[in-house]
Amino acid sequence: MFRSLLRLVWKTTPFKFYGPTSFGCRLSSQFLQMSENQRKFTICVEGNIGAGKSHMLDYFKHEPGVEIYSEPIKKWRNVHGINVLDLMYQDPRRWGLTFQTYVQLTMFQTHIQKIDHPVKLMERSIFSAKYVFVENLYKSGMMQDVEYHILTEWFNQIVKDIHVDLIVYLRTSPETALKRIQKRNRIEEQNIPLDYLKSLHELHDDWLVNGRCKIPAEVMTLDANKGIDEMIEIFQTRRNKILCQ
Ligand code: TTP
Ligand code: MG
Repeated sequence: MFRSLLRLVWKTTPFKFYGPTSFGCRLSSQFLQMSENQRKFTICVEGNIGAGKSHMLDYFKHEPGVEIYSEPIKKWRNVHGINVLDLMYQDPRRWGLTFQTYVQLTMFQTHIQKIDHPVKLMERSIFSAKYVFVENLYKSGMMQDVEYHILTEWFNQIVKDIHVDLIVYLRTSPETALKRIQKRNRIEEQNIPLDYLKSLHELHDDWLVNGRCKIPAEVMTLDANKGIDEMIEIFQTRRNKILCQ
């Protein structure tokens, strides 16, 4: 009776064709493939200019299964030879729309980029470009109504298919952000005043803390005023949650 039951189980099990040595391997690689096909995670790192987003991406760059997407700042500095990031800082009223249109496009390209690994970890998102930077240009009178509305219509059209699983908000004081910006000394950012960073800080908070604009995913807020060693400890402790594992 017991033997015939065993025979029945052996006959009906879907793994009966796998030899005993290859069974585990084939099974686990099948599961890996299945889970890779089924579920990918996108994590966006947000925070003021100089908050430490690039450092955080750097920390996770050797994690297996994680693809890092740093901000396409190189592209913004070289649009057929023209540094449109610099133009925007020189004359935001004239070049704000041009620059933000390009940021929106390049962010969109990163969002829709297919990945081979389970996790996409990206610096910023199309959302902060819109809810923080575009909003700031508009409310400070640097962007005309019609410019803002056209950019918003584009944004609403293209974000429909974008999915984000987690936002990590590296929250710093504007003063900390300014110190770091001055230290790294990016040429275009040399004249950024504290008030500009205060305004960006408020817009980040309005969006990610107060929920004034649509938040596309769960938010993990980290106090990023700390030094690099302490930040690394925090990344270590929160590793699994940050990588959606
Ligand atoms: P950030 O996107 O804040 O990147 P970062 O490298 O300065 O941040 P971190 O130090 O945390 O790594 O800004 C990059 C530059 O682009 C900065 O000068 C601000 C500018 N910018 C805009 O003006 N508009 C935008 O929509 C975005 C995304 C950036
Ligand atoms: Mg950066």
